[in-house]
Amino acid sequence: MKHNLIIRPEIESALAANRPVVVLESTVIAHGLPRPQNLETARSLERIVRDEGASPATIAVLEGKLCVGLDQNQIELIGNGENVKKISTRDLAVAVTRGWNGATTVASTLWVAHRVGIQVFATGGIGGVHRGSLPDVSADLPELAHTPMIVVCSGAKIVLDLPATREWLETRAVTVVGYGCDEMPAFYARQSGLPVDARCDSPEDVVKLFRTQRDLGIETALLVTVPVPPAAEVPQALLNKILNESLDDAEQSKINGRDLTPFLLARMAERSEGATLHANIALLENNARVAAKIANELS
Ligand code: PSU
Ligand code: MN
Repeated sequence: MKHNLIIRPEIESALAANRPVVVLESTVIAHGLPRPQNLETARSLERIVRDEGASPATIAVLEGKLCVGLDQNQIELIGNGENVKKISTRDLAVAVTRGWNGATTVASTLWVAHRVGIQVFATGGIGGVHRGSLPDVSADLPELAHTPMIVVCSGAKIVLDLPATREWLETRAVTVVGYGCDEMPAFYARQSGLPVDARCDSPEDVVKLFRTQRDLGIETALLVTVPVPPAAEVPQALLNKILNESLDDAEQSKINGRDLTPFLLARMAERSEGATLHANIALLENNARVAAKIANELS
């Protein structure tokens, strides 16, 4: 993997010295948020991690190299560049071989981050089991099931089948923590009615659990779920309405595969006049802050 990998010197020295590092994915920048909020958010997430005293390592594929930690120009390329692909784990070898530029999903970010020794990851919402009859299960789930990292998120994206996603995590032994909450958040909403396996109210408590997992030799992720800040939450009635409309839009336009998640997120943002976008940015920023505090505690 070495000759296909470029680690930013700041990240390399932080890892060598056991200083805190938080990894960030890039699909949310390239495909999850509209312009110009995508770049603004990419920058603010890095700033938040830094303000907490940790180093942000955004991962992307640039000209076929797996890049861990991006500079400002590289972040801009991911946010504004043409033909930036969505790279899941299955696409990594193709992207490297063909010399592509691409943004990494939760799955491929986990894959790269774990192999360079990063332990803490912040994102918005993980992928999961999609609604509908065709089994469409995000590669994020199996990657979580065999990567021993702390992943901070606001649950699975609301466009998914949340009960089925919760069951999948249980089957594959991914421990779900509620960070300051007793049920799994539902991305734009603070509650889903689905259980967590444990509640943690501090970074110390999360790190204790993570260390115990390592001691026991349990090799799955610790999924730390954090509800969207109350002021940015999207009301349930509005959420149900725009979600159903957006799912209908996707079916009528025959959207599937890797295009489905970005399509649904964009449709919901339009139909809610920006309310879901506001929530998405607020939860991403909050999760980056929580992840940095956890990384500090771990180092
Ligand atoms: N969370 C967000 N916005 C996003 C995603 C997550 O707030 O754009 C991305 C992540 O990169 C995640 C991906 O890995 O969507 C899942 O896509 P799929 O369902 O095609 O696996
Ligand atoms: Mn899929």
